[in-house]
Amino acid sequence: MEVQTRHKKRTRVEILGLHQERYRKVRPVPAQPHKPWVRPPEFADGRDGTVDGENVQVPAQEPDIAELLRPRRPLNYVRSAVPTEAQFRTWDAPVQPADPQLLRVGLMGPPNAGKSAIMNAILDCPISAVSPKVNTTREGIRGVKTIGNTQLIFLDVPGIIPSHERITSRELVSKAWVGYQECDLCLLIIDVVKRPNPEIFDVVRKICPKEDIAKAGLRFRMNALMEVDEDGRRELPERAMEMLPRSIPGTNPLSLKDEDRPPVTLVLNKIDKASEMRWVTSREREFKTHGQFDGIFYTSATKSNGIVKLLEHLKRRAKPRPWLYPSELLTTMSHTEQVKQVVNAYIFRRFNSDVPYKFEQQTVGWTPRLDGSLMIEHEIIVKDSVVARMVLGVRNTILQHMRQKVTETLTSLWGTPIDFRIWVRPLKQRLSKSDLAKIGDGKPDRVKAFMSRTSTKENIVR
Ligand SMILES: Nc1nc2c(ncn2[C@@H]2O[C@H](COP(=O)(O)OP(=O)(O)OP(=O)(O)O)[C@@H](O)[C@H]2O)c(=O)[nH]1
Ligand SMILES: [Mg+2]
Repeated sequence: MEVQTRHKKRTRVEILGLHQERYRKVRPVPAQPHKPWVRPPEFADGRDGTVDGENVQVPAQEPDIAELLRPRRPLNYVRSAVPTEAQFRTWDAPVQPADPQLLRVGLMGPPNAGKSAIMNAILDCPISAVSPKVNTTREGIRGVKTIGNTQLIFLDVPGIIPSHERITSRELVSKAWVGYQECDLCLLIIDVVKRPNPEIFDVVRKICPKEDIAKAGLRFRMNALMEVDEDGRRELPERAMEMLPRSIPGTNPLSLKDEDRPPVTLVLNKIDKASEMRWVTSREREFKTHGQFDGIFYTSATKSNGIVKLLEHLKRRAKPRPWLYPSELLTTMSHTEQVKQVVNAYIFRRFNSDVPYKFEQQTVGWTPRLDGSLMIEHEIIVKDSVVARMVLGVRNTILQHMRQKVTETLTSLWGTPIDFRIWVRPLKQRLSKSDLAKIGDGKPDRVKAFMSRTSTKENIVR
């Protein structure tokens, strides 16, 4: 019965011709074929960016009418190459104040202790990449802070002890020592909540060994013999030299200072993570048994705790010397290197796997636009299409988010509106296991079709 009723209803609709009406609404048949596009005469003088229109007669227009007829659409920008001034940082000779003071500070410590975070907190600017991954910093980064007549130059370097990736990190460790060689004062930054690796104590014994008992006794005796002259300076009198013990041949016991060793200040970072103060003090005692420090500070780089005290200490240690950089300079890094740092920080923070250690990047376009903004075109190069798809995310979501974050950071860093364009370039196409499962039989034409569908070449985020 039911079947018959339905059949009846359908036929009634057909009789009324309603089904045709409905069909027309959904898919209207084009009345006539499309006309080819004809260039409007006002576009023919090439103002729309095209160079065609030789045989077209352009009607003479009044200037204001011509202005009205000007095409109202965005101009096409041609990519400009990255200029030298963006690739290399240059600066003028600094204007010296009346009594210039200078201190070069080397940041040392195990990987992930918060060296870059401390430098950023001191400079109050995200110059160096910070992330929870080890070996985020791979090259030395120089930050400059000028306060009054004192200039502090910070050198952020990779971790001083090798991480789990021993082969690659050996090279990084040698870069960390370059920072030590250059500095006047060394900040040894330690993660207060992490159990120290025994290798860090070896480093402490090398850079600031505890004074041995003989030297400590000698220092005590010399201090007792010191006399104050008219100018208030403490000096060792001539006769005191006779009272000092004879030196062992080949050694010089009077040189109490190791001139070629810079003083070391211990910074116990991440105190916000320490649940109890006694853990912090016990960590301090542990380090004090291995080395002797010029000062000990507790800091939290993320909460900016203890940074002011540390800065005061560094200012006191500055020596009367001419400045090396102009007072307004924050870093010696070029603009393209700063872009790399910001992208690095994002990728290191975002990915858990080993992606961060397996990508290269380069800036390919640097186009100042008429509205005052700067268009930066940046390319991430990865080894194959599988890694590229990981960096892109589902429907390019990760890349879109990266673009947004990098734009925000660069705009706030430079104070210029930035239009950041980014894409991922795989060096070769590769199929992952799940791709092979999707393709099934793996016939060459199906593989080719799949490859073209998943190609990352066109994933430019605009
Ligand atoms: N809670 C807390 N986390 C911190 C602090 N300082 C740094 N961190 C975190 O520690 C991690 C490592 O910081 P980085 O500054 O990258 O450490 P690094 O010593 O420069 O590391 P490498 O460059 O890899 O040698 C990041 O996730 C920071 O957010 C701090 O004071 N408190
Ligand atoms: Mg770092």
